[in-house]
Amino acid sequence: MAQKRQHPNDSTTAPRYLGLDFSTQQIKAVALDNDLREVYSSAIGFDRDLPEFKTDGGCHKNGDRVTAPTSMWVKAFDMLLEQMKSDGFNFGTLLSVSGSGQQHGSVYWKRGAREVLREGLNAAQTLFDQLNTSFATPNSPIWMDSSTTAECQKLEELLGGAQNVANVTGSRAYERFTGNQIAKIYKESSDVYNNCERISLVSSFGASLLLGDYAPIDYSDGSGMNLMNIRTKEWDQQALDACAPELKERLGPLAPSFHPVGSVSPYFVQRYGFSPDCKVIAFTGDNPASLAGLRLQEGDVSVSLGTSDTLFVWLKEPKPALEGHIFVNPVDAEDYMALLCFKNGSLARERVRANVGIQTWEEFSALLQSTSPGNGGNIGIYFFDTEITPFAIGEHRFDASGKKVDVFERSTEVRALVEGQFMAKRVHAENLGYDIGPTSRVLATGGASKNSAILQVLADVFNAPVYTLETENSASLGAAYQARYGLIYQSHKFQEIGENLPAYQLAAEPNADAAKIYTPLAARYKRLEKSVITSK
Ligand code: ADP
Ligand code: XUL
Repeated sequence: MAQKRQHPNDSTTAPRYLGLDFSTQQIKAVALDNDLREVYSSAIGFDRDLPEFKTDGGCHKNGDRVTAPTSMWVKAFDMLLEQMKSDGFNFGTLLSVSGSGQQHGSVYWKRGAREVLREGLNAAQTLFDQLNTSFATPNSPIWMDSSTTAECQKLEELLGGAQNVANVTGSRAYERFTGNQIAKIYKESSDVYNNCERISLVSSFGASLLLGDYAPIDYSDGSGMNLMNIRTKEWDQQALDACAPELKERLGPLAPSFHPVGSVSPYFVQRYGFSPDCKVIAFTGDNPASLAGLRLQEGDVSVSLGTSDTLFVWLKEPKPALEGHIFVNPVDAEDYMALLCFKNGSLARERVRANVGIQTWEEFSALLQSTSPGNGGNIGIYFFDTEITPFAIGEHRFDASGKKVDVFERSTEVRALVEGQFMAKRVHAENLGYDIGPTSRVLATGGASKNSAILQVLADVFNAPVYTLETENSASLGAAYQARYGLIYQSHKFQEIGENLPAYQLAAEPNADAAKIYTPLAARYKRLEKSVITSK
């Protein structure tokens, strides 16, 4: 886990913006100066710095039930602030703070907790000492939990099917989505539910700590609950009723992701020297915050080529589908974003690399470049692990006539893998309403974005230029950008937050005949992919 502590050099009184990221394995702070340059960062890792909670990867796994101790996050926040203090960080310079959190996870505040947050916090004591008894259950279910299949089925039944749930809430019912998690808690531990006065997401929980009151859930992270109508941006009563009674009052209000929700509570002013005017800007989910950190614009797609591959798509007019998620856009509440997760990313690329008998990415690139775009009509689909988008498994190879074949020649195999992975991304983005336009850009991040041969295929398949951006932590950076944007959104667009932000590097441009090759090939890919899908 990366722990990068820069020395703050912060005797300065120049304005600062703070982004916090409450992620699965750590909590991180990034401070930016007035030009939005990073001047400080620091992190607390749950497993390493808080061994008393005995987490592994920041959570406790019990079969398909996966939770994290809520008060561990509180204690980590105490430690992070203490660490910043001992680094000499000048909290008094902060104009605003925002944050991001792992999506879907939920916190159950016990009856009476609001009073403690609002009135009862003593600046001489830690938050942990004062809040660790404020939760109706000590364990927060997190996004890795997949134990709520029965609740998902019930929600889809009651709302008239999976597509209807997607049309209203942006996604079909997913096990990790918060509504289904709440339904399970209500069903299995009604005392916890009855004893709970407010349910926060991890993001709004972080904001609540700073605010000294319950912070609203923001539209973007609220879109990951199967409970919010993504068009009206209000709770959907039918979905609420399907999950648990009297849920609306437990969820509280919703707010745009970049809105100020108040000023920091006196606790932080007294204990750490925050300015009483320091604003708290709504916190959001880590994926929406990353979209802000990457400064995506209308028409853009970002592709993270990591262990698995992830796609963010900026959408004007979303078409919810049975695969992928539509969230309200975190920097423009009139627009939307899509999130698509592809489990078979770099690990599948590594596997094919080994299967064709080579060790290095240079050899892999050479094989890729020895073949022509379109691969002579050969198409491959490689779902070594059960794929999420779409729900399917297996290796499938088709020749130019559409006939299934068992093997490809080595270089054909490498190109079939890379083209297949990128055509899947294009097809599923288009399914959700994405249209490649003349100004569309593809922004590549993650381990494989270092590979220019792979990026050339990406540019060709999307028929758009591919750019890269050096970012280690787009979520906390995006949260810090949101901290700034929350102060100026009434007179500026998000894209106007700063003038000297890190530049995108052009990495690949599409070949002249890219559209001619990949538009029909992607249509063929789509049909072939349908033929290998196992129904859910
Ligand atoms: P994570 O998703 O865990 O943060 P990264 O974004 O760091 O992962 O990506 C790691 C992956 O990047 C490795 O599994 C490796 O397969 C892949 N990778 C690293 N360098 C290259 C390269 N030059 N070409 C293709 N893939 C690469
Ligand atoms: C998104 C998701 C994860 C979490 C973890 O739907 O479940 O990306 O946000 O950070």
